[in-house]
Amino acid sequence: MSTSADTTAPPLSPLPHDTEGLKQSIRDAMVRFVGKDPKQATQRDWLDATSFAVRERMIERRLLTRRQFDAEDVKRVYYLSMEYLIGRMLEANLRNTGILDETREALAQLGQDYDEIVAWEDDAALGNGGLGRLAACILESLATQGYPGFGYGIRYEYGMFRQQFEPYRQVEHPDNWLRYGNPWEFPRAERKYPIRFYGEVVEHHRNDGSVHYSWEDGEQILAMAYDYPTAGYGRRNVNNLRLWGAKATRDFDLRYFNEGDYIRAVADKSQSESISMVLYPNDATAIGKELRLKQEYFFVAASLHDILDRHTELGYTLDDLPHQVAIQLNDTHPAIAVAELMRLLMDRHGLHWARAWELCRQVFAYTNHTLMPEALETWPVDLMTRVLPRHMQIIYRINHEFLEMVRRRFPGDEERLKRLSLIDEEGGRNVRMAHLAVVGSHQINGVAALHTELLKQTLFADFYQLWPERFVNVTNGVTPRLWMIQANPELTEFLGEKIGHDWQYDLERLRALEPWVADPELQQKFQQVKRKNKERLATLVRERTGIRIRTDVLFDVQIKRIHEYKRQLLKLLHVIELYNRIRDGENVPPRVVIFGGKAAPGYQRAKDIIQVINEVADVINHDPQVGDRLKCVFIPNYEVSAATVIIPAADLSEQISTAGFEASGTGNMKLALNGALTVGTLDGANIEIRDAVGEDNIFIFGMTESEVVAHRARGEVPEAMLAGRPALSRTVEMIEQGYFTCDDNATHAELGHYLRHQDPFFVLADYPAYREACERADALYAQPECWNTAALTNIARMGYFSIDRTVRDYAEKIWDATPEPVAPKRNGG
Ligand code: GL7
Repeated sequence: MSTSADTTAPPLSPLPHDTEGLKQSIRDAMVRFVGKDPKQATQRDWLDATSFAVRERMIERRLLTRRQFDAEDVKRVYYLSMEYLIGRMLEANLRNTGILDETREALAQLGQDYDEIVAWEDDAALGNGGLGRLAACILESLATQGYPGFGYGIRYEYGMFRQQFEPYRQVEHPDNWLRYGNPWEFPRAERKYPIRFYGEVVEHHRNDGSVHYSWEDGEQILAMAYDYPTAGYGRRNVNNLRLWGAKATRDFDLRYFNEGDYIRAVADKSQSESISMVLYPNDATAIGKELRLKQEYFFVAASLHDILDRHTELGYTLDDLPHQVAIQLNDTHPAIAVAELMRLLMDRHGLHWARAWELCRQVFAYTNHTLMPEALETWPVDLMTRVLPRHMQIIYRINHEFLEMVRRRFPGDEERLKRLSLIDEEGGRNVRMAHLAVVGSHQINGVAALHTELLKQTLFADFYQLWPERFVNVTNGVTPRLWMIQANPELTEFLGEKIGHDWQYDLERLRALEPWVADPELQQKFQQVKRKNKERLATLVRERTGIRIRTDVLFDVQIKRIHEYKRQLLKLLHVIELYNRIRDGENVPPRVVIFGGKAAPGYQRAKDIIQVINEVADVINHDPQVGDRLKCVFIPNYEVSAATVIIPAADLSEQISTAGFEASGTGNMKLALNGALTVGTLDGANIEIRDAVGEDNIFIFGMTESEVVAHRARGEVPEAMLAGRPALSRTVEMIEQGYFTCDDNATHAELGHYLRHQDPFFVLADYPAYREACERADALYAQPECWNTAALTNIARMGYFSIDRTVRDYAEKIWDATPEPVAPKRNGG
């Protein structure tokens, strides 16, 4: 298509990006949008007014980006994800739009403190953990690199719960993040799609003998679009994240209100809008609830409808789909998209099965994020038949055709058919969503090298045998814009002085730091930066917990969801052993141990682990014999905004999962990028981090993935590990006997029993190696020159773990998409 002259003309007269212009916009927004006299405005009002001033500038670029994409025949990438863990938006948008310093100054001139104002913003916590944060990083990178890439998800009214300790146990509080409205979203009342549930499939026989199906009756609700512009860093590109909110239809109104039961009608209406009400707070476990299936279908159906509408509005035909559209399924959560696109192509657009299937397969690709069986979604056939009857039919047909093909290739291999089937016939009949995603995709990727290998060898071994060419690895990455430039401004400045700023766009350029890693002057500066960051964290710790920590000692950090396989218990055993050694009069090196992370509300073991860590911490922190040689802090409500304070202050990064269980990890990357040394197992991306930073600059310990498998096969009792290990035995006994609790012996006894007799993730088996790795870390920390050299080497060699590399890998290996940078306008803006 040709570029018409009109596309370069700005839709608005460009807004100024200087301090004076911003000051004017903020003051105007205070009156016009917030509706307040600046003299009476609160800090929250200033937050809103500032946000409005920024969004005006973003939306201008959004419209230009869109015009250019529409005119230039670009291939669009759509990222379908149930989760986006975005965090606060104001600072990110200011930074990426390039007006952060000017806005800070503008606020100062208006008598406002920028840092205090931004702290009023609630995190957009529309995700659980790594998977959701990865989605947010990918969107930021798509915009930064100029790819036409768009996110689709759900506008949950309640995001990830807020965690409090009362006083030791986790208590969940609702996260009503939209309570005061949200200046970043553009509600699109005209972009509404009806979404059907339940009802029945009607068969229509045509004169030519063909059969056509329609899905009728049941219940309909509307999906309404809310747009969040997503700005690229150092570019004019602004992409879009479209989140769907549920609204009752008018139909609904008539049906009930006319019956005269007004109160019930209103209640039912809000019931139907509950689909987008709340994020399920489960990390790596499937829930199997009807509402969750409805959430998944709701956002998938709305997104596909929207994608096809845009495609046809732009004048393309369905045959053009593979050239113009790539859809990435972020885990199995949106896998129903495979059946939905088939339905749309056949029932709505009249395509034949074979053609529709060909198109589907060319459009979809699927990212797997976990091997853990409990996280693999399956839906009871009965439930699927009731909620999505037409999709169940389509899934049966996909399965039939697929198994016929398998039969031809492997005649008589009934076991293989059972393993590959989209329907699991054991223990009730269930639809395996991962299988649907695999057969419906042209590419399937894991998120780290080991993870992808394990996918091929275990979970998807039979599929790999059928289609080896479909399996690719795309190792995760993190955005340096949030996790370095924003989180660690001092280190950013330090790097700028030494090696310039190119690394902000091309993280591999951090290598330029390598010749200086042993330079004493540089090391001294690095240490000053760390110390400042530790002080910032110490303030946060004091504010949130009342605990005072010193900043001249090793900060040992484990921040992630609480899960048995992530082994917070391994760290806890080490903490208790250190405590004992201090009380025994040993001179152990001082440290501050910091935990952060939430447990799924229904995950009792994880909640017990939190409680026990808190109780142990309380004893240690109040023991005069310990003083400030050891402090243990569990920071409540770990979230993106807290992570930006914790990560830059860390010295040691705990990445100690049982090998074979952590698909990738991304916290490991953020911490190493900020100059923390990793103590970790050979799991997930830790392996690639070791390869990048070098064995001398990381503390690797413990069983490898294959050793874990062999160890499990031997079936040893965990207790056997305690023989000949008096210090470890004493630690386990102290937990068992309730040494650290005043009123809950049962929980401690149970946790001790669990370690001694169950220990499914081999905490005890890996403990000796872990303790030894921690001692190696202590020894290195005692030699600041060596430690700083290793830390700076980590920074210099983390370039590979940029999300920009990840996104380019997706673009090249999977999407066949190219960047389309938006050209600067002649008159600025
Ligand atoms: C996860 C993995 O557990 C984690 O290792 C990975 O880094 C992340 C992003 O790929 O995806 N898989 C998963 O189900 N959750 C994750 O965080 C919740």
